[in-house]
Amino acid sequence: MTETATIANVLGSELSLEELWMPFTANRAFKRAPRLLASASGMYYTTVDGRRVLDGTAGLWCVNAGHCREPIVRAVQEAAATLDFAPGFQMGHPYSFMLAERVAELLPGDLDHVFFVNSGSEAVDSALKIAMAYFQSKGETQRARFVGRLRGYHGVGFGGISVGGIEPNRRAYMAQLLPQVDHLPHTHDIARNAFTRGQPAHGSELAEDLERIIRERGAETIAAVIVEPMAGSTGVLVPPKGYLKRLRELCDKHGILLIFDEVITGFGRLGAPFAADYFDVIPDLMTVAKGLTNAAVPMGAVFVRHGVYDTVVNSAPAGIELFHGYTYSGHPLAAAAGLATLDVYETEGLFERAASLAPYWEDALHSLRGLPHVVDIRNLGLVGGIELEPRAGAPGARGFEVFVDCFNRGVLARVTGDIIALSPPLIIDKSQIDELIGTIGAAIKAVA
Ligand code: PXG
Repeated sequence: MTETATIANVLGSELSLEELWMPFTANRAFKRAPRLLASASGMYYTTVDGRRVLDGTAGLWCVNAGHCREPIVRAVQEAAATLDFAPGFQMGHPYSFMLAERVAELLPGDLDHVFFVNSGSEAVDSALKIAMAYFQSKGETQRARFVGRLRGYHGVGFGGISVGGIEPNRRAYMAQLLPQVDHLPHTHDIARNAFTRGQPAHGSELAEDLERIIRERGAETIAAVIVEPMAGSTGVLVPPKGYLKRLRELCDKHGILLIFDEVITGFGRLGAPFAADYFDVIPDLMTVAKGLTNAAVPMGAVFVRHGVYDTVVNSAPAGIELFHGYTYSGHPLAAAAGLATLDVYETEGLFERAASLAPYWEDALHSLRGLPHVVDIRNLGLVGGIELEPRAGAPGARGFEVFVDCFNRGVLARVTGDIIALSPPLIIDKSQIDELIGTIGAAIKAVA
């Protein structure tokens, strides 16, 4: 309360918004009409002017256990007072080893090794490097190409935007992207799949495009295929039935590694620990971030199958096996947050909770069908996508207006173009689902 008041006071008097260059933000427009959050608890944010805002997006798909959870706060405070930092190169500390052991127990199949980083972008670039290092170790030095997918988001590193498929994120940097990358088609198909509940029926054949790329390039040149099992940022694109299994088969057939980018889907979002569990398809490498620490301290990771670690590390000559890592890899505060977060997920059964709420969530979302300009509604686990018809000549305008109107009505949604994406903390209850969906419906009507 006092903190909120302090921030509110400086906002009125001396807080300058000028110096901060905000990420992925229309800086000039924002600074004319700022939206500032001062504190958070459970399912709600409080704005600097004291308004309560229901969090429909778990921050940015990351606060899966809800905000400022006491066990996580305490763990971070204790770690900060015990071991603020320890070097991670040729040195170690218990927190990161404990978290790696703990998280490995959660992983499906023989994914059992963990490389820590500080964000999803770093996880992706690290996974691409691990894939290359793996084939170097095996003597298949020509296997260096990557295959991504259109409308894929893999963060903002040069590796991530090279395999990613979001045009605006690549345009200015096109001249220096990774040179050996091909893209699969995306799977979004409103004409055939609009208003599907859960996984769409049509589109598994799009996985066959990998065979085309393999014919063109030669399987022996391709190191890895990277996809989001469910694409989040580009508007909640749910994989067609059978699609991911087919990708797995084709990668197996041709000796190509499959990377799942689970930065959004990891840690319960779909009502299972990982999308790999949900879809019963095990990748060779998995990238995560966000829900790993409930976003309380930045952290990401690459999860690696036993054989990949074994090939790179155990078959190498003495010395450093992988020339890669970050100052803050496995940072004590982040690892402590991760351990406490996994405890909360487990003791509160949050992944199971997400699974059991999913049918109610699906019904609530699809009740918006028929509202003005709603052309599709998609859902999976505790994720929802509501696609609006773009206004003629002004793509994204309608979506953004709905987002602002929701915020003014006390709900935080996320908008990408004209698609509203929802991913509430997994602690949401049914009345809060009603509040969230009711407010979004009201905003869609008001903006129409
Ligand atoms: N991979 C995936 C699948 C992601 O969703 C990243 C990598 C990059 O993570 P970092 O931690 O480097 O940002 C992401 C991030 C949105 C939104 O509104 C999504 C993300 C980030 C910010 C906004 O959909 N995802």
